Amino acid sequence: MTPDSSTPEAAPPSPPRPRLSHATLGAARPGVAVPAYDRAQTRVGVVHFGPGAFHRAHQAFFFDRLLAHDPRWAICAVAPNSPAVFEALAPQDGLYTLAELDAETRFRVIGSIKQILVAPRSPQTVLARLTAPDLALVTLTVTEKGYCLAADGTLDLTHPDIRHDLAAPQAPVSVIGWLAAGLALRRAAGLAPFVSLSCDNLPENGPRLGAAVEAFVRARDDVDLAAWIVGEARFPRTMVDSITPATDEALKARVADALGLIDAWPVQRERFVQWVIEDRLGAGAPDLASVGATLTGDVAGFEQAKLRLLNGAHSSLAYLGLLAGCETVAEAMADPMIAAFARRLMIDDIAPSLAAPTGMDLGVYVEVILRRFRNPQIRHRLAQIAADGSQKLPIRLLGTLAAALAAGRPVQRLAAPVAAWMRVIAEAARRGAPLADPLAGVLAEVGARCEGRGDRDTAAFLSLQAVFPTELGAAEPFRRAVEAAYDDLAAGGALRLLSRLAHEV
Ligand code: CS2
Repeated sequence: MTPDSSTPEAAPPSPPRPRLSHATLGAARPGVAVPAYDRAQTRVGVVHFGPGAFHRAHQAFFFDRLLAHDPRWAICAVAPNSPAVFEALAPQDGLYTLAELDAETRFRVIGSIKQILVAPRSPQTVLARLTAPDLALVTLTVTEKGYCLAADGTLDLTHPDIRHDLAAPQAPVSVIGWLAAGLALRRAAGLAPFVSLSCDNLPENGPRLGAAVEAFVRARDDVDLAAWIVGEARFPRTMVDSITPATDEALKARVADALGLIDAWPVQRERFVQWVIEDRLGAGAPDLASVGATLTGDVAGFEQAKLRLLNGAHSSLAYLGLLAGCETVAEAMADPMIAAFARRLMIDDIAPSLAAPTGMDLGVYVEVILRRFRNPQIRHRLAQIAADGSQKLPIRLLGTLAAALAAGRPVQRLAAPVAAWMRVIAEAARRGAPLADPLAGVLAEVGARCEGRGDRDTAAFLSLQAVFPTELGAAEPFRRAVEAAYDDLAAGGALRLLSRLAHEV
């Protein structure tokens, strides 16, 4: 019997795809960029703490480009706690795919991660890496909470990880402890210190990191090491920027199709990528300018503009957008009321608190950011940005609020995302949903006591000194603005609040 030509025969099951690795890389489909250098010839010159998606989409990409003409700069990636990245990438010899999302998506296999360590499993190997004579640079992406800082930006000596490391400095658990241990061993061995480069969204990230390491060493009464660190070690500032949505199953499927190989943990980001580094890496440092990084004396200006405008608007979209029932940044930006609010917040309320670095036009910068937020190729979930709000709000919005109050400017719009953060917590508490935040316990308690009344509920949040500096928490215009925004949100949701604010001057 001949098969009925109108019913297609079931396609034979395709053989399982092989896994991406050194051995299979040659089988990657054409059109996918692969390392343009011999990985076997590369040497580790960088240790990186925190090989999450952002590092792999950002710094590892710059080093991948650099390795094409300088083999000294492969990365040893150290996961401070979780073995997840090791488990995904060790079977792939450290290889993974980066998808650059734009009108046309580009795929690129990154080869710069030569070794992956899980710190608690291999502490001696981590220390050996930190004390290798060839090691020039230690980079970090450990998120805001990874620095163990108190609300005033100095090292929190009462933080459990810091207490642990002060008692057991040879087996640290915090990155501050690791840097201190590595620097101590280098000094003892007569080696120059490595350069420590914080690549997190933290204002004054370099000086804060340097001060935290110094404070740690002083708390151990090691006066000589502290003096050596102050005199010799460098902690340059950086500004990092590229929107990096978390990896999802859809990305894994796209990558498998493009590559013809299975990649257990690809990463994705927008095509736009920026790395501004304070120009004091010193002699013998990698030539990152040759692969697109900007080296400048004025990182602080770039950093503040980026944290306050991009990240401040991002967090505002996250809390207001979630309350309006949106799931992604692009969805929130498709709502004309939310989009108009974000633009006005940036132009009328945030930009006046900034001194633009030479060559930056803040008006143009705002429009470019808004265009990036609208990028329909990117599904950046608001919940991802909303996480760790207790750490992000002070950095992204509260500094701008304090500056606006000091200058006598209105704070109604700036207070709106703060009130929205409180509402998101209150609603999570009502549903019994978990909060992703290092202060989750305290926040859930405050959230559970919320009654939907602006006066009582906001006062409880504003008294959290780990989030709100005392002076700001007590400032009447700020308190009133948060309370009014909260009442609007409780009574009529985000759209009621935003329509009221649309009529404010
Ligand atoms: C975002 C940032 O998740 C977040 O909180 O605001 O990760 C943002 O996408 C990057 O800083 C962009 O460079």
